[in-house]
Amino acid sequence: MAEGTHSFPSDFVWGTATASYQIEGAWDQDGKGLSIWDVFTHDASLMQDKGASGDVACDSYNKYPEDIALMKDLGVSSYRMSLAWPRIIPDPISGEVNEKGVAFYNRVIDALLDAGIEPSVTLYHWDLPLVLEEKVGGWASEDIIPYFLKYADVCFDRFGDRVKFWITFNEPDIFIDHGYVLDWHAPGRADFKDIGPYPVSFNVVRAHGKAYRLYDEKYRPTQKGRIGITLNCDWSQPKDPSNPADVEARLRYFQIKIGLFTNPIFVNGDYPEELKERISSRSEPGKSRLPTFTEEEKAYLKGSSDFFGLNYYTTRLVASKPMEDTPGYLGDKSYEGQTDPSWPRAVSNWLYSVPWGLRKLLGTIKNDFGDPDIYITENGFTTQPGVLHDPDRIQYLREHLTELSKAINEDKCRVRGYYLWSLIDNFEWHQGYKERFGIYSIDFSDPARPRTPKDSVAFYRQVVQSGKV
Ligand code: GBH
Repeated sequence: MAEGTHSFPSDFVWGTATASYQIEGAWDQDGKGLSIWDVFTHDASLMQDKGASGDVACDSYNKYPEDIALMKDLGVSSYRMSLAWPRIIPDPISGEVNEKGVAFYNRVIDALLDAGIEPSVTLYHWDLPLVLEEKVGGWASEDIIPYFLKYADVCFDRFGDRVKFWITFNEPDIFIDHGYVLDWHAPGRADFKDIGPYPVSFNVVRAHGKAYRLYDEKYRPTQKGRIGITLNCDWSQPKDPSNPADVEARLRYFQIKIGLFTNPIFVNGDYPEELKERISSRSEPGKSRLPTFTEEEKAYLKGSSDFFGLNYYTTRLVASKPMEDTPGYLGDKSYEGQTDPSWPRAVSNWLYSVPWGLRKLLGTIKNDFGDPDIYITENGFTTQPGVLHDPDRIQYLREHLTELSKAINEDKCRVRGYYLWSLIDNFEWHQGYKERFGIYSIDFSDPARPRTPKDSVAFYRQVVQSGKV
């Protein structure tokens, strides 16, 4: 296929994405409090890349003007960033605002706007104040909700005159799974291994819904912005579409992965019926492991996102794996996610390139969730540290953007923007610095953290500036 034949709307938002803990560094500077990731990395027992941390990361706390200059040069119109809660409210129990933390984000936001770049701001990209984990019980306790609302209120109040695009949570599906069901991510508890993620997601989705209503009622009339949620979702393809067991397994996969959020928020304020029945029938009588929403909760949850934020990386072939006799979460799932040997692979062992999966997923979001405005809030590919020639990343991006263009132009999916993950190499959670997502390379052994363009920079610049792929 010839280049430059797949087009995007002229008002399409092109951006790049990062997150506070992954890039900022300055972990104990200017009054910042500790986050669960500070202790998770310093302890190192559960880290795959031992000794790696976000203590310095890309040093974007100090080098943000350079990052903004890179984006200006790319020509992107928006930057997806996140705020570090412990920088803004170091001790949420006392509730005091750290003015130096607020001043830092004011500098970043003002510099972005000066460069003609709109900030898209995520409130929670996983760096929970440690105090809330230790004294309140983290997201496993509903007592955390008022603290999140207080934080959201401070952010809307201090930054909302200039920030017009808010994301409450980044990938609650992932931080709950990796941090509470498994011990891969902070807080590394895994105490929901048998019960399943349900009680935790119940707290997070209600925190989201209440933050949405707070913005909607108190701030939107004057600030006139938009607010929503970002979910991570692999496309799930039945392994054998002619086998009804695989088709059902695929639906279970989709509902367990993101239905705990999409159904309350985009459908009817409640969990999917199939899931309610399945989990209650596999729980002790009268005590479903899946909590129940009150009518009041359903009412504030329904419609509580102005757009669908989608992080798409990869696809799985879902096969039924009957495990009905296994108690708890594992038996709820009774599926297996598989891959195809023909799919190109990244450095990350979970990341296979399946561009058609993106188009299928977008079609499903359009049909199942009321044809929402969609923003691809992350999409990207890993290469080895130090690699500057990255044809495999370019191919991944080109093919995914081609499918995205078809989803917009042919399938009429209302995709309004695309944020490439990531602008710069950064701290990839438990994998540390072993896998690199940036289109700019960073040498983490150099205290100056120099940024060097990979070949994909020229590719993305051309896409952004021509609006074609
Ligand atoms: C997103 O997670 C995050 O929002 C972002 O912060 C992150 O940097 C980016 O994508 C890339 O991962 O290696 O088998 O232990 C996407 C979801 C989270 C799914 C990490 C895979 C690791 C699985 N991914 N997870 S494994």
